[in-house]
Amino acid sequence: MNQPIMKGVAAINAPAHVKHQKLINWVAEMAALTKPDTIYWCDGSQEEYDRLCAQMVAAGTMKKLNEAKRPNSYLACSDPTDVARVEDRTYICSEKKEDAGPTNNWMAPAEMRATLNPLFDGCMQGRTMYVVPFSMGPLGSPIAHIGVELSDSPYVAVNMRIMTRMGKAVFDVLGSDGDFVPCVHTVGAPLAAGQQDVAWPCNATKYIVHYPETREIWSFGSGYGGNALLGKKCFALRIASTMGRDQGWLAEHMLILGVESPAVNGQPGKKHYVAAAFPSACGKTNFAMLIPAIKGWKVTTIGDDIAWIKPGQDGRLYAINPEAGYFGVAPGTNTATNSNCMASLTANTIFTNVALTDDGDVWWEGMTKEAPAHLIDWQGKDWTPAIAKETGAKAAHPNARFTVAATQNPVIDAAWDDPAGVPISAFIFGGRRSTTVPLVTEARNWVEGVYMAATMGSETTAAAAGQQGVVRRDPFAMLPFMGYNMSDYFQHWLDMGKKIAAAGAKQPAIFCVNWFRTDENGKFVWPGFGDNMRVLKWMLDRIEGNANGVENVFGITPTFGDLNWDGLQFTQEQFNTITSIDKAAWEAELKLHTELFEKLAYHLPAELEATRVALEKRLAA
Ligand code: O2Y
Ligand code: MN
Repeated sequence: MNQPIMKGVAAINAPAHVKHQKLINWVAEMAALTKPDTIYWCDGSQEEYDRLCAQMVAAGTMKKLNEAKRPNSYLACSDPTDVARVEDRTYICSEKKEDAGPTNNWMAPAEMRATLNPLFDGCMQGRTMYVVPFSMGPLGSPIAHIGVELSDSPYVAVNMRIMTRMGKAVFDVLGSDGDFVPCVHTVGAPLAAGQQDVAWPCNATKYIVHYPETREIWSFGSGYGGNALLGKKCFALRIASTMGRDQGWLAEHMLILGVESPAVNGQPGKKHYVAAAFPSACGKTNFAMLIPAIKGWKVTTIGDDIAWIKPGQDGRLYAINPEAGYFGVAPGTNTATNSNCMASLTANTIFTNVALTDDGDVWWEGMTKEAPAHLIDWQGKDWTPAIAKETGAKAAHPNARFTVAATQNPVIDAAWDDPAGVPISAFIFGGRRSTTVPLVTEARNWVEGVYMAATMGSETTAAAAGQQGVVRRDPFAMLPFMGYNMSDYFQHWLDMGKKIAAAGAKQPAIFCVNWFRTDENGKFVWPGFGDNMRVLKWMLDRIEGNANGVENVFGITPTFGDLNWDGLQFTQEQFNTITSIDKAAWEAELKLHTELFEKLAYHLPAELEATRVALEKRLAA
């Protein structure tokens, strides 16, 4: 049902089920500042979702796709200047600069508030302010936390319904005095009376701002992904990482998998959960939904991007996926690379910045071997393979996305919504490295594992605006998402390891992987995708004490004979190409670790520098 809408100074119109006076007061305060025409409290219903989508179709923001081909699905195309996260416009505004650390943009909170206040003053004029209540994690879970996003974008409201547990039930959990993270978002494009709106309003000026001490998020000028869906990177990583530091838990840029071995002699297989961190658009969603290449093994998904991990009563770490959907990269996704993902996208999906086919469906580079003869590209222009050949024009933007509910994943784990979370047996850290880093290495102890994660590097991709294809250090795959000083975060990880041990629990094993080593022709050697199961199997066998490995300077690696090769022709020579340790390359790599540690010298844990020195000595020996 539509709520009554009052014109003029927007009526707050809080529904009777909202009992939280502090929340109502905050909405009133933000409305007084941003001056929307109307305020709309989202209830999270299907009827509301359908209505907002229909409204956006009428406004030209979205196109409804062919109902027979892609039921209940939409295509939104953004302004060409608003296509990805904007790291150079993302700020951590802690009172002290050193608490944001050298890896974050920083401004003093008072200065930032003075900058933002005039920008937010009247920024929602002519628009509706949507009040979007959401839970990150299963409603009422002790690992979950609540946020409320105020946004003048209906695109944000419908995407948040897919990406989070959004709607009325959140107010019940919040009660009259529950904690919530206030998130304010505007596209920064007020409308004068009678002014015609554009399909994708946004502003050339952008600010993605976090106040870690007061746990607030303010976002101005972008309607896209991580800049606008504030539950995701802003709350679930940047603000949550500071909550985790203060409260003794972890907010990580990690997927979570269930991995189950085959049943033997009527005995069920053994199931483990692992969490894995990879930098943006590094094949994380593919890994999260992988179809094992080894017979009998099962892989199921808890989450594809973010993990919240808290110690349980038994001292072990328990993880939830704080999200309820996937905001994945479309280009490159196909039935061979990720058939579970393609199956998830057959209906009820919002696509952003992919191409439109002549029969009202979607297409992106890599979806099929052959491109359709004609498309409308993500910028609304005619596109043909001939035009692409001549101009290099992409039909879909390289950072084009799909938004889809996790429940549409055919391999969703039975415990994905369990408020208690799942126990984590191992952490995996990986980057995209064409040289140097071997296929898989197990850390000999927690500190060595934290060192591996802290010194991770990756060749950059399209998920963030900026240069592509250069190696950047990306500790824990958290570089763009850390809410506080990176070295303090390393210390927090070391402390968490000590706490697990002190509680008498077994620390999760830590592994470092690299699927992306290339040969002399620049071709990937490792087949990846479902064959990554071979590496996962070795890890789980190691955890169970059932697999061998050999020690080298960096940790423990499998020999060729330690991996299962059933159904794959892979030679010892190929294996050597992706596991060899080149002394000169590692000497150069360690110099880069030194450079990183120099940059992070303030509060850098002594144990990490000692690990680096020990590595250097072992390499020289
Ligand atoms: O480009 C954006 O706004 C989204 S970035 C993103 C989305 C989903 C999952 N991960 C990422 C990322 O950059 O890590
Ligand atoms: Mn991500």
